[in-house]
Amino acid sequence: LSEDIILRRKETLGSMCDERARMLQDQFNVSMNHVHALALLVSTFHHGKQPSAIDQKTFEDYTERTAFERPLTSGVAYALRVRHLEREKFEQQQGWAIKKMETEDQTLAQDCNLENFSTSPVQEEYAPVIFSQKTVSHIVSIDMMSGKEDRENILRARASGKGVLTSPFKLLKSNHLGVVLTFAVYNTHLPPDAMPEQRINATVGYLGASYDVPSLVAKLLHQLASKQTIVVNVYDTTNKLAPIKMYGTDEIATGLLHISNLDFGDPTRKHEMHCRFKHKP
Ligand code: WA2
Repeated sequence: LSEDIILRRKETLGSMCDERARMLQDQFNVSMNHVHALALLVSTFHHGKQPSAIDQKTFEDYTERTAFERPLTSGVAYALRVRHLEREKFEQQQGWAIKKMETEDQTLAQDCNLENFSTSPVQEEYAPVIFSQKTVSHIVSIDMMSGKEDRENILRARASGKGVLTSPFKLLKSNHLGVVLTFAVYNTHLPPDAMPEQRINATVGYLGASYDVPSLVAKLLHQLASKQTIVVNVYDTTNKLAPIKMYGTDEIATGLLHISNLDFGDPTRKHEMHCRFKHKP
């Protein structure tokens, strides 16, 4: 093959890959902004009003009607911060007990409709989901601090005041890897330079969105005509030595490879898009 043609193929692959990476990143960014706005909505109309202007029905209607604003998300939910001392009163008010996130065994049991989530053991504090979009109604009453990835996200979100992302993990009631985006909700208006301790003390809850990455990236890429031409893989490369594949089939290690950077707005997480031509020239 002449050097010319090789060079041209390289450029084509590079621009196709960059275009897809930019689309994915932009759509992610758009939905991240809307999830942020939802956190402020809950702050204003649930915590900022006496009595609250939001209940499960209002939240469900509003989030369903505004779902188009959050491309790539499979659902949003709001978890309330509950201290152990407030637990009994909270459970009485809600009419249900705080549940803990199920283990892998329990997931299997639940898939066979045998067993449900069990009551949470005593903890210092909890983050039970009180409002949810219909698409993720199965997480209502579950303590989000009882899941490793969700817990880490909650702690990082409230100390930083920023939107934070988990590493890819298997979401509840999904067979795919996904990620969760979390914003903390505070009881006062905090300045941008507020200290972590001040933020943690002012935290009243957590607004989160889940992303079922494989199905949502597939949907995005299928809107483009050239899916026959290139193979796309998306990785979480936060740990360079152990990248996690979030989208795509096994990479064929032959031919040209182009890597486009992806920025999902959380500087502690790194992501990449890998593109190859499907066919040799
Ligand atoms: N949402 C949906 N499915 C999940 C999940 C989750 N977390 N965790 C595991 N499977 C309410 O950060 C607060 C959403 C967590 C927010």
